[in-house]
Amino acid sequence: MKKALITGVNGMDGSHLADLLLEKNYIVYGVERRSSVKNRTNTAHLERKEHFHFLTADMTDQNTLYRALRDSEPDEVYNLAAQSFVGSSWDIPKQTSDVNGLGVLRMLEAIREYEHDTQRKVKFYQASTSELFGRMVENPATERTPFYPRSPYGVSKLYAHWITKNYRESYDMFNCCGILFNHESERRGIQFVTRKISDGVAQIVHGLSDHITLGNLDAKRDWGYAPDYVESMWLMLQQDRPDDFVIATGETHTIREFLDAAFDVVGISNWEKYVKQDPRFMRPAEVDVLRGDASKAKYELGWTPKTDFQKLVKNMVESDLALLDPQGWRQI
Ligand code: NAP
Ligand code: G4F
Repeated sequence: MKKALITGVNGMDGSHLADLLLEKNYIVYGVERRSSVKNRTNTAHLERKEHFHFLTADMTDQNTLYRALRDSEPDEVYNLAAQSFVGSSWDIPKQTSDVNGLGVLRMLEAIREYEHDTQRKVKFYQASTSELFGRMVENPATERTPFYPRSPYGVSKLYAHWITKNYRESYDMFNCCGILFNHESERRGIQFVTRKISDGVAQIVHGLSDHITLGNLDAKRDWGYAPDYVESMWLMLQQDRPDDFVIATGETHTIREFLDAAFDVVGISNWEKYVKQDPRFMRPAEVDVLRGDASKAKYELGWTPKTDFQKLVKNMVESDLALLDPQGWRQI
């Protein structure tokens, strides 16, 4: 059986990737960091699986990453751990850079040391992002589009992207960067705009709130479905040679269009009366539009997105309606 190590396993992508690799008959080791109260909302269902194991490590502590490698002896490492919320990266820029940027360097160094000590080879996946394109200089963006990050988060991921490529070229490591555009699911963190909206709609339907407070409604994102996207991560590591790939749907939608679709699921057309705007949720520098061209992934990996925008929104809203009403929202 193949063995995989996933950092950030309790996050949205980490938990979907763990599900996928277990289905593919891997033994999966999921890295979580120490916390006083464990956050296993997305991974509680994995706790009793025979081939799944939690390990404790931290991207800010290289020895713990080396130990995680020794304890799991992985064929594949998926580095998904990050301070992933763009908005917070202005509040905690150093921590964001340490975890997202230097954390990747620590992991690469730990892998080099592990490969040297054990004479084993490890394939490495780095979670790069469409935030690298930031103020897009070409639309849609491809693997050849120049980067222009617009946040401390984007800049931290730029370092991670280039150090991963550099170690591939310097040390002949099997390192891949997936430049993934926004992807969402029922397991998305509650701060991100899509989940904030799906949860907000559910709260309004259940009478728990009468509005959602948001920032810039005109930004556009290329939104896909996370379970589709984690498959591309796995595909990248199954190729004969390491490379970087854009993963996207090729469609872009405004936040307003997401609101249209989300309120439509519950039969509300005049959502404007349920939405307030507050400068607190505006960013010092905004990424106005993102749209990607995943042709290379289509031809070289055979990857295409399976879930369209309307279905993604419907899945999220229905999940939140059910979460807030275990008896079933359809009865209301
Ligand atoms: P997420 O839900 O925020 O998950 C990130 C995970 O990283 C969390 O489990 C978090 O643990 C963990 N983490 C944070 N700091 C850590 C540290 N110092 N040591 C160990 N673990 C740490 O993010 P996601 O949406 O699944 O995204 C996965 C990766 O893809 C991230 O690197 C993100 O930047 C990147 N990405 C995401 C998207 C997207 O649209 N979702 C697009 C492109 C790239 P805690 O629970 O303890 O905080
Ligand atoms: O949902 P968001 O916070 O995601 P953002 O900033 O696009 O970042 C996500 O996708 C990246 C890939 O492109 C990942 F790398 C990153 O880790 C993360 O997963 O915000 C989306 C848009 C922004 O333009 C923001 O200004 O929604 C706008 N927005 C408007 N009101 C809001 C809100 N965003 C949030 N989070 N909360 C609001 O109230």
